[in-house]
Amino acid sequence: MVHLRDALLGPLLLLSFSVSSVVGSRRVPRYATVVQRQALGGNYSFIIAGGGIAGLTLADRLTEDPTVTVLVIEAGPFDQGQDGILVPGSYAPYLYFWPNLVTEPQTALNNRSIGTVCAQVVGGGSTINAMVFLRGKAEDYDGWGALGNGGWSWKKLLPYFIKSENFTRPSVAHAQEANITWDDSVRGNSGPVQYSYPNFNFVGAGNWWNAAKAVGLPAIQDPNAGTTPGVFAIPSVLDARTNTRSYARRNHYDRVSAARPNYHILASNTVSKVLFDGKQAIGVQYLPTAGGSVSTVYAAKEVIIAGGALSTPKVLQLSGVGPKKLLQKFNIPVVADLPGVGQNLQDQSTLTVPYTFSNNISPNSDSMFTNATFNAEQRALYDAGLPSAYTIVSTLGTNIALLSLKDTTPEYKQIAAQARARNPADSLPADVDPAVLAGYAAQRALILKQFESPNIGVGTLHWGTGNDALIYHLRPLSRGYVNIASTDPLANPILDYRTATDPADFQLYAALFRKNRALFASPTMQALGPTEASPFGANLTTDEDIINVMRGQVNPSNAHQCCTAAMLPKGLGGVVDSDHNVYGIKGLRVADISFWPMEVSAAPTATMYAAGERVSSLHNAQSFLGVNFFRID
Ligand SMILES: Cc1cc2nc3c(=O)[nH]c(=O)nc-3n(C[C@H](O)[C@H](O)[C@H](O)COP(=O)(O)OP(=O)(O)OC[C@H]3O[C@@H](n4cnc5c(N)ncnc54)[C@H](O)[C@@H]3O)c2cc1C
Ligand SMILES: *[C@@H]1O[C@H](CO)[C@@H](O)[C@H](O)[C@H]1NC(C)=O
Ligand SMILES: *[C@@H]1O[C@H](CO)[C@@H](O)[C@H](O)[C@H]1NC(C)=O
Ligand SMILES: *[C@@H]1O[C@H](CO)[C@@H](O)[C@H](O)[C@H]1NC(C)=O
Ligand SMILES: *[C@@H]1O[C@H](CO)[C@@H](O)[C@H](O)[C@H]1NC(C)=O
Ligand SMILES: *[C@@H]1O[C@H](CO)[C@@H](O)[C@H](O)[C@H]1NC(C)=O
Ligand SMILES: CC(=O)N[C@H]1CO[C@H](CO)[C@@H](O)[C@@H]1O
Repeated sequence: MVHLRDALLGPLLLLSFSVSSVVGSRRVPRYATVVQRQALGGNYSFIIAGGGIAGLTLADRLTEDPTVTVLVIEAGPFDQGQDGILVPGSYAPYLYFWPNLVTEPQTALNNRSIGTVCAQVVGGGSTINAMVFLRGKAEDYDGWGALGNGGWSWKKLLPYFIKSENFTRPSVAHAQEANITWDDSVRGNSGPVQYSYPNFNFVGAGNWWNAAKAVGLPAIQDPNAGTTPGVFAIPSVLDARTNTRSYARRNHYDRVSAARPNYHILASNTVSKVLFDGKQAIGVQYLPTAGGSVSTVYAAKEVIIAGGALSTPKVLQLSGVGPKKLLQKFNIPVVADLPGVGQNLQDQSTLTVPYTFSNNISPNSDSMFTNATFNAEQRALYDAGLPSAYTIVSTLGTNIALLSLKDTTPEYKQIAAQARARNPADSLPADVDPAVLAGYAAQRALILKQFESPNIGVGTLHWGTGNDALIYHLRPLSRGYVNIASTDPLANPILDYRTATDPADFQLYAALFRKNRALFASPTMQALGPTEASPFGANLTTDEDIINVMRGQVNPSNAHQCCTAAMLPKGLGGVVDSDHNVYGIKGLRVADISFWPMEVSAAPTATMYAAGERVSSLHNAQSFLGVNFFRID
């Protein structure tokens, strides 16, 4: 089969795959693009550890200045344009996952040790994620500001959201049919990240939509306007010109690389540590991700860590930036004692609620798996550029509901009050550092205030039109950690989400579960004859029964790991200041999702692109003003 996109991809692949060169005496792996490496004399202006969303956004923007040189070192390879990456309907790539990530036994989840994922590929999560493209609410970013981060608010981040993206409108007819609405004033039209909507929807999506409205969830005009939660069509990081994924490799590297001899990516290599001269970061050591000898490269201006929330703390800890006790245990010389590094781990856990239907509408999202004729028909339509179910990320639907706690349950005030009565220390490991505890207490107070706000989301309900309903828990009170287990830079750290160890997290889950039940009990869903299936079922009536089943079912991660090098005041366990500078060190920033203090009312991608734009604007403004902020003295 010849696909539209193969023709488009050809030249791009050529660019990345054909270039091979030599760094020092070492051969560069096959997929590395290292141009004129020798000419740079072994030094770059900036070295970025991790070529994901933040890393590539920064590298693109920094190299707009031709006098600046950037080396991105990325642990994973370049993708090869597989259908599982490019074609939404072929999603669930199971490609490029970070290998062998398994949690510690989750004590609130029947002690299950659970396999978990994050990306290891150029483009990071954007290359393999489910393409959901949502911003948080105004109160999310205002909340980050309120935790002591001057310069952070919805208002101040909005220009970067807009700068980052290029929204393509759906056709008028499809927008009407699928209830796609938006507010042009908050959507960008000139940025590199392409986004739009699938051009197809399953009929059952309308039944679900009406059921959501019947249980009091309002249809909102634009989920990316920062305003109230509600029901809406899901924006997707879909390039409407080709109906393929728009991801950081494409939109922040392939788009510019031919014209940027100053922008280099070294793929399939892992940064093992940051090198310091006193308290100044001067470069990094790295080695092939497959194993091999260690090399060194220097940064004249700055080292930027952008490895994602499970890797960034590992790199910092291995470099001597982290909790002193932990570093001493491994005989790592302490460069900066920052107890927050690796703590404050959060994710947005998920729960699948299975149903059987006596009267579901066909075709639905499951038909892509159960009906080969339908699947082939849709693929042919997709390849011809016509409306097709292949523009929908496989197994997902086209609409979703974001709920405030107030939308979820009339008991919202009691849930907040009960959680307020709990000692924050009881929700953290016994040996927690006092600054980290203080930071958690501040976050907790803010979250409990947000529980009473109608303008922030605590969870989402979703039905793809097939057999499963999905519940996402967006605003956990539980906190985990990620700590090195050895000094081997290729070994995975100890990973403990500590999911739902705070009892309020299960209360919230039970409320979301009941709301989902109510939604399925309303007339337009009842018309499809749904039965809540094992291990759930109508006989589970008390919160206790429901939560007991959940313990065996909740997945601790939606691969939205964050917050392990939090942007908070140092006295609150912070690792970076509000401009991403690591406390106590010069020339070292953290740009990836590790910097978030708390999860937001959305999936992370849109916020990470905007944050990448923001942090690069800090650098560009400084060089524009001629201020040598990155002076080595
Ligand atoms: C399967 C999956 C589905 C998801 N679905 C969605 C979704 O639908 N919508 C949404 O908004 N979000 C989704 N996410 C989450 C989102 O993609 C991530 O939150 C986002 O990519 C984080 O951006 P980042 O820049 O912080 O890090 P990442 O994009 O994760 O990039 C970090 C990069 O650093 C590299 N790295 C790590 N350590 C090192 C090292 N020591 N040396 C060199 N390189 C290193 C990694 O290999 C990785 O490529 C999903 C994620 C996954 C994995
Ligand atoms: C989980 O393990 C801990 C420690 O080993 C134990 O105390 C607890 O009873 C276990 N919980 C369950 C549900 O098995
Ligand atoms: C934005 O999208 C439109 C339509 O898909 C396209 O024509 C235009 O070139 C895009 N602009 C940028 C800056 O990518
Ligand atoms: C769109 O909204 C209308 C009116 O609220 C509803 O009847 C219809 O089912 C919805 N369709 C979808 C696909 O959401
Ligand atoms: C399978 O899909 C084809 C093509 O859309 C359709 O004609 C047929 O009725 C479907 N079969 C079933 C069992 O739904
Ligand atoms: C509910 O029903 C299932 C299956 O019939 C059974 O296994 C389970 O024990 C029941 N649970 C409760 C709490 O009654
Ligand atoms: C070749 C070159 O310029 N090397 C320099 C790179 O940066 C380090 C650290 O600043 C210097 O020591 C090298 O001389």
